[in-house]
Amino acid sequence: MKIYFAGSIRGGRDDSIVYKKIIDNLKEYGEVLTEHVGNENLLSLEDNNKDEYIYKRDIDLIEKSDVIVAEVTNPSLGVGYEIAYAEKLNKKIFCLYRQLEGKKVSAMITGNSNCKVIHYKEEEISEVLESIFK
Ligand code: 6K6
Repeated sequence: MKIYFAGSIRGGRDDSIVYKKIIDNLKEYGEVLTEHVGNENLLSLEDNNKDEYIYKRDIDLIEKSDVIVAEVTNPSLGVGYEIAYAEKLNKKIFCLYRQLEGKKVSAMITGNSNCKVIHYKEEEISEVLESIFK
């Protein structure tokens, strides 16, 4: 099973530790194509001249993936784009969301029957992923 994990990068890296935990758990169920999203130092490695390369590579990885798991608590244009792209390819899409003060998920996700939105708490990551994949 090829898993595309999506999480905010330029939208803000406050949740990078949560992304890493999710990715580590996802590895029990398949190959995570986007492990770099959980790298705490990703922004310091960024090179803006590589944007075209990143776009093409990520689109290619979405096309190769069997399932998309997106962490959507921190809004991100890139994650929204990836979800929409995956939807057009009829991929299975799971959106994980932590109820936090002042954060609301876009209606374009919560109102979309092709996205399974799952509310969770950080300590529930392993049970939540088990319920998706088993
Ligand atoms: C490292 C070296 C050069 O650039 C980087 C880091 N940049 C990205 N690397 C990989 N994927 C990226 C990068 N920037 C955005 N993405 C994709 O968009 C990821 O798959 C994320 O799920 C999503 C984040 O979008 P923004 O809008 O929050 O950046």
